[in-house]
Amino acid sequence: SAVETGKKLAAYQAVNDYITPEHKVVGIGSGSTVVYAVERILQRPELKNIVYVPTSFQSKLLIIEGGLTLGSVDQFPEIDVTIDGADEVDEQLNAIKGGGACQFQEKVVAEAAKKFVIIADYRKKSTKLGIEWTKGVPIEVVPMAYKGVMKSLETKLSLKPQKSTLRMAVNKAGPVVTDNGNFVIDAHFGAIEDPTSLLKEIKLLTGVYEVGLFCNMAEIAYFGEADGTVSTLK
Ligand code: DER
Repeated sequence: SAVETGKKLAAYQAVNDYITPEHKVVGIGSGSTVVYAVERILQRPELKNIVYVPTSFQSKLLIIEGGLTLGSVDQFPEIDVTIDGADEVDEQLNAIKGGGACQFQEKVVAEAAKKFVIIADYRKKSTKLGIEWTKGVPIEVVPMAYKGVMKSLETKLSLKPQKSTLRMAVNKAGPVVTDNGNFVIDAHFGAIEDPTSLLKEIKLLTGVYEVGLFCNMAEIAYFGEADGTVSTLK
């Protein structure tokens, strides 16, 4: 499909451009697009001596099953480059992440990197966050506090959400439980004019563990377009 081709082209281009044999530590994101990045890494034997740091159980399995060297971010706190997907990217390179409920470890590993590179298919390219991605801003919350967060989202933000929902699992009864043992609330705000301010306000609410807004973090974003080309945003 054009979407899968787009993911693959963006991932391959980003690996070719940003991972070199001189690198010591590389962060591997989570989701479906990053699978193509690992696929490309495995095609380049000269990248075998790099330590790869995961951002989820899924990402950890990708590294292990690829036979790549696994490292943890507390063991390797200085990461050369982290490559990860996103749910939506605006024109200032702000991103919504957490569609896969992995945004906490992703943000830790993205921040630990000298360069954070986003890879995505054309559906993720947007003018403002909340326009293309209509599933809300993923907010990881501590389970015992989730009702309090739901209330605070309604009463304490300058930008009120249209609705907030507890993310329910599909292949498991009950809510989605993250790799960190938490719940996810998806908060719908529509088009987000100022993601940095929204991030700060949400992060301060008691019970919030991490917010799926990555503002002023990415160095570049690669988009695999429907026509088979790759565009970049810097
Ligand atoms: O959970 C995340 O932030 C992931 O990076 C994710 O949302 C991107 O997933 P995709 O590459 O499968 O679209």
